[in-house]
Amino acid sequence: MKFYDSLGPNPRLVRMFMLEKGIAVPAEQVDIMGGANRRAPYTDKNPAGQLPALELDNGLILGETVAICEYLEDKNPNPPLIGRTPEEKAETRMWTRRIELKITGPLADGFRFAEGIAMFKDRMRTLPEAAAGLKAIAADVAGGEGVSGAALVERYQGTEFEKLIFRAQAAGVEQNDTPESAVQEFHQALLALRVRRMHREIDELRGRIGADPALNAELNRRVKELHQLKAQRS
Ligand SMILES: N[C@@H](CCC(=O)N[C@@H](CS)C(=O)NCC(=O)O)C(=O)O
Repeated sequence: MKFYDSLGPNPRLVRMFMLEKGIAVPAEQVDIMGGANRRAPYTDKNPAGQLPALELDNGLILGETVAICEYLEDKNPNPPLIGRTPEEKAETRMWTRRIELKITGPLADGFRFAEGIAMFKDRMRTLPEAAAGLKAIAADVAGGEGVSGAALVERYQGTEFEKLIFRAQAAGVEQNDTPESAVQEFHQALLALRVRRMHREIDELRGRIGADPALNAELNRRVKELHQLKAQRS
C-alpha cells in the first residue's frame, strides 16, 4: 500500500485515523501548493487531482477521505472508529454525511472562493459571489462564528469518527498544528464530553436513589469512573 499525502485537512484526517488505528503505511508527499496534484503523474493515478489517495496492493487507487477511512476500518476493525454494529456504523455515516454536506463542504468552498481564490481559480470553477453565503451556511449549522472542533464536539454528541472528521477539518483550516497534537486535542475534547455526560448520569442516579437504595453500588462505580476520567485530563 502507498499513501499519497499532502498539506490540508483531508490527508490530515487519514493520518489521524491511521495513528488511532496504529497503522503505518509508506507515504509519498505531493506538493499541492505547487500544483503537482493537478498534473501527471499524479492525475494518472488519481484523475480527481486531489489528496489524499491510497494505492492498494492490487493496484486500485482510492480517492476520497471517507472511502479511505472506511477501507482502513474494514481491514483493521480495532479499535473501531466508525462502529462495531450496523447501527453504530449507520449513525456515524449519517453524521459524517451531514457534516460534510452542511459544514465542511460549504466551509471549504467558502475559503476557496475567497481567501484561497488565488490558489484555486485556475484549478476549479470558483464562485467568488457565493463565498460569504457558503461560510454563513457552515457557521449557522456549526453553531456560530467561532466554528471550532470543540464547539462541534459539543453540539453533535455523536460517534468518535464524526468528531474526528470535523476536528481534522477545523484544525486544517488553521494549518498550524501537527497531526499528533490534533489527535491529542481531540482526545481532550472527547474526554471533556465524557466527563460532562458522566456528571449528568451521576446526578440522574442520585435522584433515583431514594426510591431504590440498591442503586448505591452503581453510583459508587460511576463516581470512581468519573475520577479516573478526570485524572486523564491534561
Ligand atoms: N472530496 C475529497 C476532497 C479532497 C480535498 O479537497 N483535498 C485538498 C487537500 S485537503 C486538495 O487536494 N487540495 C488541492 C487542490 O484541490 O488542488 C476528499 O474527501 O478526499
